[in-house]
Amino acid sequence: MPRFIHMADLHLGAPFSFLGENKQKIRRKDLESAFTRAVDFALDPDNRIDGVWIAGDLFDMIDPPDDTVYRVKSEIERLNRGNIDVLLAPGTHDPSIYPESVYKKHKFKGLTILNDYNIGEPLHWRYGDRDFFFYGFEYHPIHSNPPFGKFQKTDSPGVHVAIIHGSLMLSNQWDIADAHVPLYPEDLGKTGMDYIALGHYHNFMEKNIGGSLVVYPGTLEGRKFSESGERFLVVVEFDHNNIRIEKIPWNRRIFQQVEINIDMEPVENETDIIKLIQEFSARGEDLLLRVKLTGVSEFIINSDFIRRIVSNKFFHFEIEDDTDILDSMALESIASEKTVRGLFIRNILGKLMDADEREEKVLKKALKLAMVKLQGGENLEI
Ligand SMILES: [Mn+2]
Repeated sequence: MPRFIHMADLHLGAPFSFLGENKQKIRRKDLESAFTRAVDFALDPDNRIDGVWIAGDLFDMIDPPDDTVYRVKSEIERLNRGNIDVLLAPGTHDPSIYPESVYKKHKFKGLTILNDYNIGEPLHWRYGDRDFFFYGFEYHPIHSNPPFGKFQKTDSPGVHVAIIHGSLMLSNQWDIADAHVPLYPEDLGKTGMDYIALGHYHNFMEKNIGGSLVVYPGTLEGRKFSESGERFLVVVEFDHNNIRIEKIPWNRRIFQQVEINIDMEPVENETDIIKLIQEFSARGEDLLLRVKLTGVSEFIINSDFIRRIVSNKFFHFEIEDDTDILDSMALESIASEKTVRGLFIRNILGKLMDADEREEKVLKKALKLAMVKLQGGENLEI
């Protein structure tokens, strides 16, 4: 039974600018190693892989650093020597239409790029006793026109697969630019494809649309907190009656977001919060953790202090203080003080009365920052 790896959005060469210099390098290596491990998997005879499909954003940029390019070249050559076909549709991050594009500047031996617009004439390859037809295109401001889902499979008997980097439109209200290739389910449903290999959305998604199996594999390693949780290597197997998707956990490190509602926990000070955060430190060196504090706080939380204490327990740590102190008894009591901080708070509270949503956010933040600085300010009488 023909088996393929369907990947997308590897974003090799991504800068990871929110991390420090050292961690940026490690994380870039994580991404490269996820790709190398996928190639190893494809070459392992036990896995019986016939081909690798990459639905765009293999690279994070049009013209990635040389070391990244050479690494990818050698991995694709490795697949080529192992008789594994590699098919790629360029993505929004690595389009091939510009002169400085990595796909124009370099030749990748063993890589077949689906970027023409003559999608009525698919590529025809045979795997075992089955005929496969591959369709794909890349966004081009002149040659590709919306609606992008209106291509059709040919009448040839066999398996018909489309590889596209695009946006599956699950809600018609979204206003998505043509460059992001909006794909409407009602159009995709009419294409008659057996499998539509998508890239662009970074989390796994699988949908049956009008008889076509439409899949986003997601990233192999998360790039940001919107890619939290497990990542998968997706293997697609075609037996004569159906298509089977196998999801193999693949990520080396993991993004995780947690909310700590301090109303629900016995929290009286920063140390109590630190204890709660340290419960996540078992897998700390592999964890990129974002903690969001919510609830009504009876004290001003010094999140910088918490960050300083716990951040070395994790690969990366972020804390967001979204607690509400406006309703706290502590604030009420300070606001009635005849002190500098009492005056300051009364001032902010006054401004909050007729603040719009954006001002309110800024004022609340100012209130918290000032309270941290003015802690112990009871003696600054006015
Ligand atoms: Mn992407």
